[in-house]
Amino acid sequence: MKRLLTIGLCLLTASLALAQEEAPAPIAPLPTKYQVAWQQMETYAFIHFGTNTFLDREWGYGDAPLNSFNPTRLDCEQWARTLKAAGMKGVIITAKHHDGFCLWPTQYTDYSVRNSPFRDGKGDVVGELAAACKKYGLKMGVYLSPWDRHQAFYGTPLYVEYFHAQLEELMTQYGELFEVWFDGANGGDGYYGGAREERKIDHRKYYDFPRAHKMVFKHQPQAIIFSDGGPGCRWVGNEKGYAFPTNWSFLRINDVYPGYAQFEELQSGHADGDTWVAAECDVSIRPGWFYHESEDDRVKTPEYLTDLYYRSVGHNGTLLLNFPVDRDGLIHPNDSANAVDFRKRIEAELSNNLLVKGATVKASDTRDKAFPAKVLTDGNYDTYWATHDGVTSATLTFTFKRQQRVNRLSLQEYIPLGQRVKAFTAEYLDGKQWRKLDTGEETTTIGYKRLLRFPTVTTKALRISITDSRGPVCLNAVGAYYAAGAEASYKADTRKYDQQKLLR
Ligand code: FUL
Repeated sequence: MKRLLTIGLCLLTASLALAQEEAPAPIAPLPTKYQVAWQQMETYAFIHFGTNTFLDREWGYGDAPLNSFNPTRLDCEQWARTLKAAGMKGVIITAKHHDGFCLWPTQYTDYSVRNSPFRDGKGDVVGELAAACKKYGLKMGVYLSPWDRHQAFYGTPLYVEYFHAQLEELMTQYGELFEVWFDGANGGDGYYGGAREERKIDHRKYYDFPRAHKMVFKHQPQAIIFSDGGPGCRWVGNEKGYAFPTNWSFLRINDVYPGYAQFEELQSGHADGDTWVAAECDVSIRPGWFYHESEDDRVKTPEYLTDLYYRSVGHNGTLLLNFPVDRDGLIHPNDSANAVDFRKRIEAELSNNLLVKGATVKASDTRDKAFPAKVLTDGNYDTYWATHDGVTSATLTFTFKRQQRVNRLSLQEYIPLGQRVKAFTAEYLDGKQWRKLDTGEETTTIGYKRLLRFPTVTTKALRISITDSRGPVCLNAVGAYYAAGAEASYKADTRKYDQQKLLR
């Protein structure tokens, strides 16, 4: 009996070892589990709010009188409800913008809500938002501008201590945060306690970011740190809300620093990067980041926002969509209407995956039974199709039970094992002929998610061919959709976005 048990145990251990051997080895650089969870959020909101809102400014000089900040109907629950309805998974607030005014009652400066008319000096906008996020199930993040145009001691070592101390308040007083945002705009002219002059700092060294990062990780290990060069996620190199179709989630980390001006590189990442720093595509729903009444009729349309979704989330990035809260302290109805409509469109276009029930799949190569192509449509993030070691090109053929109209495709790599695919093709069966889908953009990287739009085809089968990869292919999801009525907007969008013209 004992012998049998030993043999049984040995067999079990051997098969477990085998199963482990069978999984493809990860290929560095790899994301942390927090970076994967962050990318899965896909869309989240920015709130720009402060003295600029009341003075019709974009960059406050740092001299705004304290009594200028006076939202009389501020309601963070209205923000949370609106953002939730717009499908946002979290919200990042400008706790302090470049003007230095603090939306929370920090103990380190008088220049805050504490000395404003708002709630008779007893208010705390960051705290109210944290409570609303908790109530409505949104994640929360903070923007703390390193550049401070108000403080007299900006530019001295004392300011660096001040910046770190404020950061510590934010990291410890408002519960769990999903992201911390360090703006790249740094140093220049300002009020600086009345000096009204230009001040320059060393972008790379002045703020002692390594120390700031350590502190963030100590209090908020899950928080993703944004800056031009990460370390958690990177600026996408434009403020228009899109990444390039070719988009690697890697950077040569030592090359990029706050204020890095190689915008094209940031839009595509570094194919040979050594660190996982995925792209975040920030954009405002209006022309400005802060509220201006003159822009009430210039809110981005649902069509425009939908297009941006395909070019941000669909280009292996996240979409950070800004809502300029108005002078009442509310999200303006024009903004909420368009944002909610945008979400409905995305859902209508991408909710019915035609491959789930209506098609069978065949793979040209499958690693073994644990990684079959059929899991590509099982809705489980952690099951994936994989090819054998050494197989870096492979084909997936989806055959429909009956002809289908299709004009959208969605592909996902299993990024916990790295980003691998360098090139692929997407085709449909036209009679007996395979023809390329007219995607209007290069089919290179996939990453966390790649969405493709093309004029409607009516077809019996689709074929995805991975033609080059950094290692065995690991895909965890494929979707095919028919977005009714979206054809016209697709064509218009293609004209609007000539990639070369839109670098900046
Ligand atoms: C920029 C800032 O200068 C803008 O005011 C805004 O906050 C944007 C998100 O980042 O660098």
